Amino acid sequence: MSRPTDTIAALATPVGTSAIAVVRVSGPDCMELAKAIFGGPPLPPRIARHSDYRDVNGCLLDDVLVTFFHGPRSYTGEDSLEIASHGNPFIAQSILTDLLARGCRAAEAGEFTRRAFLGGKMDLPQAEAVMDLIHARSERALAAANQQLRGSLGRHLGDLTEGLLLVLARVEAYIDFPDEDLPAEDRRIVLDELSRVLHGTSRLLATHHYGELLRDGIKTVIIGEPNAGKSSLLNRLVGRDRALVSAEPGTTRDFIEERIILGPHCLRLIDTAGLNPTPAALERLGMDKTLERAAEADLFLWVLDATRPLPTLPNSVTGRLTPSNTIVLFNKVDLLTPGNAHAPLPSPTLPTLQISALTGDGLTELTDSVVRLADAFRQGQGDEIIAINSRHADALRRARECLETARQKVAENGAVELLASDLRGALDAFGEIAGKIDNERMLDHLFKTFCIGK
Ligand SMILES: Nc1nc2c(ncn2[C@@H]2O[C@H](COP(=O)(O)OP(=O)(O)O)[C@@H](O)[C@H]2O)c(=O)[nH]1
Ligand SMILES: [Mg+2]
Repeated sequence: MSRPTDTIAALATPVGTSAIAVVRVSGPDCMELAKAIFGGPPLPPRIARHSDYRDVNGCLLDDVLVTFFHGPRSYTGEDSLEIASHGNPFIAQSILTDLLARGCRAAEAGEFTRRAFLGGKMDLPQAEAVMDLIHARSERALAAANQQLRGSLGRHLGDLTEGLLLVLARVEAYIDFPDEDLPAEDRRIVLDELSRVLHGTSRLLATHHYGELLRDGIKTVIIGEPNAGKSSLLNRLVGRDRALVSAEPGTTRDFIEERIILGPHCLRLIDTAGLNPTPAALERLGMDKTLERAAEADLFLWVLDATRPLPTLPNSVTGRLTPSNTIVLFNKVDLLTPGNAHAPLPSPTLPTLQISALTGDGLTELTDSVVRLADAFRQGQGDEIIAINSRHADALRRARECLETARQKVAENGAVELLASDLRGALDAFGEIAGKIDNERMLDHLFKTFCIGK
């Protein structure tokens, strides 16, 4: 991976009117550019200087704050400039146009971070974490991105890789003696270490679900019979009248989805058509959609009308409800009179709350319960939050397959050459996650999803 020879420039802040706009420049020409544009003595690194920005024709564009970063002590690892101008899009654009006229190239999406990765400033999971950090929708997502940015995933992978290298070294020592088996002592050590690496791989893989919840939001489906108050609850949680509420049953026929922030979590809240045991034709269509949503839900809010007898839900739904993914909500408690209690719980193990979507009673408790359930999706990782993405999961699954085959071969005392090739397969998969393996296409694909200027 050779060092780029060109200098790139891009607007690093959103286009539009703002207090300031920042143009970012990175590459070998930065020092020369600074001298040509701002004159005077060389800019001291990492100290912002107030200066006039004059274009190639000597025309004053703005007074700016410019900071020079001397590589490798910069984001990209190269010499860089950050030019903060007044936040008028015309000013930022004219600065950018001038930089291009002076020989810079317009940066592609994610190119600064790609250079940071290629320059060894970060591994690939850290580069991905930059993206996660920018797009985090909740406090928990931010926390996970921050830890990944600090190299948590890379450290775990490093540990697993090291274990595998030890195994490989032990195995390869016997490759030149094809007729000999691995001695019993070596086999035991190899098996132990393989089991440890396999266990670590599975533990990382188990964080994929939590990673999806953090990146997409927790799919939370509101279910219940018609008229129980599902749409009223959605409106309450969203904080505005998003869904139609009506005294007439069966008003919600399509599902409505809204992202909301609940405590430290982001929820994809989905209101559905009521589950009626004897639906009319159009209602049936709505119910089918409800069942589809329910099949892929992470969390259920089951709304019951506290003043009515308990309804029955289809088995396909009840079969999915567990104490760790469901909260039963007895709604309309404002209508309950003393001595007129709601019917007993359908399933005594499911956590239950009494609420009123009308008055807002019980909603604080509801938030607390949702946060508790959502936090429990992050399983046994101690203080460290690991939440891998689909790219990591895909590679880890391949690693796990190779490791399982390898373990089988050791157990069966198979040929060492074949064993070594499985071990290398797993090592490659780990290396792919960390970005240690040259793969232009994967990098193109990954950085394409970044924003320009990042
Ligand atoms: N008194 C009272 N009425 C409610 C409450 N929640 C909903 N309703 C009423 O119940 C009816 C059905 O509500 P809606 O949200 O459309 O129910 P959905 O069919 O489950 O979506 C409407 O007339 C609401 O105003 C509540 O907590 N208390
Ligand atoms: Mg409704």
